[in-house]
Amino acid sequence: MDDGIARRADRIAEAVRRGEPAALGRALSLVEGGGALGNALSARFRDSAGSARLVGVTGPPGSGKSTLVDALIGEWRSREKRVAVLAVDPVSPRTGGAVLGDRTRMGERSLDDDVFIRSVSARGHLGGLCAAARGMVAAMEAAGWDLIVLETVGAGQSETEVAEIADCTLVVSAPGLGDELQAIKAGILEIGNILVVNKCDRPGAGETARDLSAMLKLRQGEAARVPVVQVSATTGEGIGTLAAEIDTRLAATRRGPPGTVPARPSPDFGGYVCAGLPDTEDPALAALFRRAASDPELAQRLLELAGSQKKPSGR
Ligand SMILES: Nc1nc2c(ncn2[C@@H]2O[C@H](COP(=O)(O)OP(=O)(O)OP(=O)(O)O)[C@@H](O)[C@H]2O)c(=O)[nH]1
Ligand SMILES: [Mg+2]
Repeated sequence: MDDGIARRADRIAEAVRRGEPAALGRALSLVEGGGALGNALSARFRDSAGSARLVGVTGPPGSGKSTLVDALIGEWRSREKRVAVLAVDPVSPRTGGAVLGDRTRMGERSLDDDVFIRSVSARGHLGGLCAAARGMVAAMEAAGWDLIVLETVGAGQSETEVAEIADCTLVVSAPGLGDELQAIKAGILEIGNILVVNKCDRPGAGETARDLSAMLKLRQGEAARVPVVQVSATTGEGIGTLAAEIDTRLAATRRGPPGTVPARPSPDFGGYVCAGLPDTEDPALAALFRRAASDPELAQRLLELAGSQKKPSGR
């Protein structure tokens, strides 16, 4: 690697570790961009991966994920917890303000030093969204954020990636979703550690919750014990209960005494294999790369292949 790049990456990584807010913002842009400096930075943050507790929030568009995250931040802040949010926006490269924006009180939140909010556009990261998001989470961890929320739209692929790295995944639904609810039941459900029925201030929430619970009853083992929690992100109803369920789940997934690295899938494979693979626009390759995130053997093969394809770089 270019000496200049290595030195710059070292300097930025140190500033991030010292907790300089501007340094984290810059590092996140670089990691997201994925250029030489961004990749060098990602490599420096790898050691920090797994130090935070990661809460994934996924579900169909409009189910109220951002409003819910905002309500959870309120709950956590009342308990003096600091929290960082990474919102993955699959549609448009909107700003963090707009993603979490006027509909919520996120604008106010960003004035709080103990809350950090950032959004990332999924566009152009077909195969590499996991690389960008995971790298960005690791940067946040390096900066000392120890509770991180990752919001993604459950639109087919990113939600599975979220579940792979999150310690606790919330699948958010709402009454009146129709086909979307069927999709949740068919697939996304598999990854939820807690099923949240949001908008319980509206008619039909109880029915949606019963529907989901009935389906869970048919399942075996741990899946049968997945809690279904009704909340209203706008009125705050049920948010305390949900926060308690999240705590329970996080406590159950913690391996070893408090303070040790949690039971997140190994960063070597579950996590960072994607970082070693190139971004691709090819859907077939992208699907293969995603599979590699949960298949160490495939990951190893792909990395070897990628390595053997690289031209010797005159360092
Ligand atoms: N009545 C009611 N409306 C809600 C509730 N939570 C969210 N909403 C509304 O639902 C709409 C969508 O909320 P968002 O939080 O933006 O939903 P989202 O899932 O983040 O949407 P995307 O990021 O676009 O996928 C907004 O108009 C919210 O005000 C709730 O608990 N009750
Ligand atoms: Mg949202």
